[in-house]
Amino acid sequence: MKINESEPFENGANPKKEQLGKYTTDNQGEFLNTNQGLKINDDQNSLKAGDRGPTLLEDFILREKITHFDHERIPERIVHARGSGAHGVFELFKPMGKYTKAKFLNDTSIKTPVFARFSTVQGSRGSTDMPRDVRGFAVKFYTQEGNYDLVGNNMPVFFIQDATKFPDLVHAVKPEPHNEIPQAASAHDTFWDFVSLMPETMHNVIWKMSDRGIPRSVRTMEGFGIHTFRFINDEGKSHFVKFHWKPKQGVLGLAWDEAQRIAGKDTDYHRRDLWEAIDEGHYPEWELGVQIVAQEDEYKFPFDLLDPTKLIPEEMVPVEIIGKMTLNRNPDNFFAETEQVAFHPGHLVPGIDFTNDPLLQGRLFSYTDTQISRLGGPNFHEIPINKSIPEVTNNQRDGMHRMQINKGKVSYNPNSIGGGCPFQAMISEGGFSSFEERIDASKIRQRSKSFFDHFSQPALFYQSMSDAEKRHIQNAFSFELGKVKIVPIRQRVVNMLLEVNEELSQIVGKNLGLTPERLPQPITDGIPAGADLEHYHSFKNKLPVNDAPSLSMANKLPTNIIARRIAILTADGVNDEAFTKVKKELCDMGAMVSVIAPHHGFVSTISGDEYPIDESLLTAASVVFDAVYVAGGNSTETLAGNPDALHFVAEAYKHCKPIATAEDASDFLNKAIPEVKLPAKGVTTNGDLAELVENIKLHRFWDREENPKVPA
Ligand code: HDE
Repeated sequence: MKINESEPFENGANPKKEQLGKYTTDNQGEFLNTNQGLKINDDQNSLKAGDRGPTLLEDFILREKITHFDHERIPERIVHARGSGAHGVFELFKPMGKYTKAKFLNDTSIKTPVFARFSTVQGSRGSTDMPRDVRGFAVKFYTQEGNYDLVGNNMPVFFIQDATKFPDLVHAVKPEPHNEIPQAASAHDTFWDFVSLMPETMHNVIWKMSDRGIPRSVRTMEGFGIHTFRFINDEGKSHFVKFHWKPKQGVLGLAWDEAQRIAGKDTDYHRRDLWEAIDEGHYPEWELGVQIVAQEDEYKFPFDLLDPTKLIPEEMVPVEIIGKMTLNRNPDNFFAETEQVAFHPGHLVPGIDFTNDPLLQGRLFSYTDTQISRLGGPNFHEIPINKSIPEVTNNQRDGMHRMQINKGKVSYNPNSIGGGCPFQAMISEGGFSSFEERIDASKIRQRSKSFFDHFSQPALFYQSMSDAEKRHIQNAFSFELGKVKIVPIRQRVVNMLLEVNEELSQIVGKNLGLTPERLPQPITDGIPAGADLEHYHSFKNKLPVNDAPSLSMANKLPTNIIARRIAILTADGVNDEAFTKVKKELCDMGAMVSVIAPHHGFVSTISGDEYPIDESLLTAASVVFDAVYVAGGNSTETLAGNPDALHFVAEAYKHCKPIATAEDASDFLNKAIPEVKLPAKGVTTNGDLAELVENIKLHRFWDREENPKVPA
């Protein structure tokens, strides 16, 4: 080993930050030079034959500059192209030696550096942050034993069960190939055609149609490893494990209408939110939880642990919190870090291993393969963001963009010339060895019958939702299917929903002008020929829980208002307390407060003081805020005469957000939302900040949707 395994992690050191530091440059105080280090004297003009003559081929400075520019783009990720990342640390709460020998899960004194990337799945690199979509939640742990990647999503189940269907799924959901429409949206024929023929997609689809598909922020998303993995302890004993990330910020979603509007007002909404929260020191945190199942209990569930379209309800196996990730540093360079980071579920450390989940098995091939074309060859592990903390000392050589200079003539094993180096490590020395699983089977192309129950868990999910969440799911299906042009596709999905929940199917059917039809036998499309349908039915409705509160976001609200965005509407003549009290106290609680006025520059208060304005009503939009406060004083009249200010508050009301006014500004609401009888839930007009804060913690007052009075 070239490095002492524990040293770089001691005394609060961050070995990854130090390693990246070696590659980080700063042009401050430096001369401009070429890629060969030659100082440049004139960067404004190319070399020409005379002041009006042609440019000379000889101009190597121009050629170098343009050549590099021509090649600045690399292929975007085939899925998860749009994303944002951040650095942080993982701290362990308790040693997990009983289950795993992974060092970073055993020593609570170690702070493991991490890099996390959050992404949408469907859209291109430049698409909006706001589609209804699954979100990627990928974390690279730079452990002392090498990189461990937990490459998960914000939903605990996946669309398909077998890797061979992944290209089909992605072809179906991506923009349609003939006209490349729609961008970053699943509301189109090909996606729902695929869904309607593949009942196994239903569980993930219902999650996607829920508020999980439109997160308020990446900071307010849960993360899931999805597959069942294995923990392996020092004795070589295996336990099954599912990974969970639980945000300390609460689990929050948006209103669908709001998400669509944000896509226009601030297409970088999630990216900006993460960046600014970290920049302002509101470091987002997630606890890492595990569900552990003893090897002997593998068959005790009414579903197959290897099936990635199933979750283990927390009500059956509780989530044990074992550590915490804090994201505390924005990248220095988006391309170098966030774009070039290469995740892979096969980046493992001793103590963690795979199961035979057929989706996971396929992923193990795909990720390295895709990096080779995306990052230009087999040496992408040498890109600084991808480098492990232990130095790479193996016999792999050469290839595109090789950085490492390997000395000596030995690049093979076994060798005597190099003294046998580099050595294989024994298990006791930290050498990785795969879990020994006995397999005695026929080679078959078939789906296990234990994978055939596609509807019990979506049914459980729907049943476990709050009324508002159910309504959002009904609306989301109705919206997405409403965009589908081919009616038989709509009909097939509505029929499928009947297998999940009668009410859901009837409501969606009604919205689409269709009557759900129960098929003579349950839909079997997607079930391989020869399937035992009796067995398939026998699984139905056998879950020992029929209500799983852990699935509902309504039970996962935050306990504070840290990094929540609050708009204070002001105009000249505003009461000083808007700044001296309201803004100050909300900021002290960690909220991100923006002062908005009809114009940019400064706003003058009643007492004649001046305060800077963050945004004007021309640039700001209520959709990017969690709550709005209308300040009092002489400003109220100006605001009440300003249509943008009135719309701002009416829209916030429509999207069910907390609204508050200063005591003397309550009249403003009579103009902004005249249809609403005050006092209303979530609307405070007594200037009581404590009440506003409690309302912000509640996030939304969804009841308003039932009786939508405000057109906005
Ligand atoms: Fe991925 N997936 N995936 N995936 N995935 C990629 O790898 C793939 C799956 C996930 O921020 C690609 O580097 C196959 C499940 C995330 O860089 C690619 C299958 C889960 C990210 C790939 C799956 C994920 C990716 C594209 C089915 C949740 C973004 C670029 C067998 C557990 C990582 C890349 C980042 C990215 C393949 C299914 C999560 C093509 C073949 C299930 C978060 O290799």
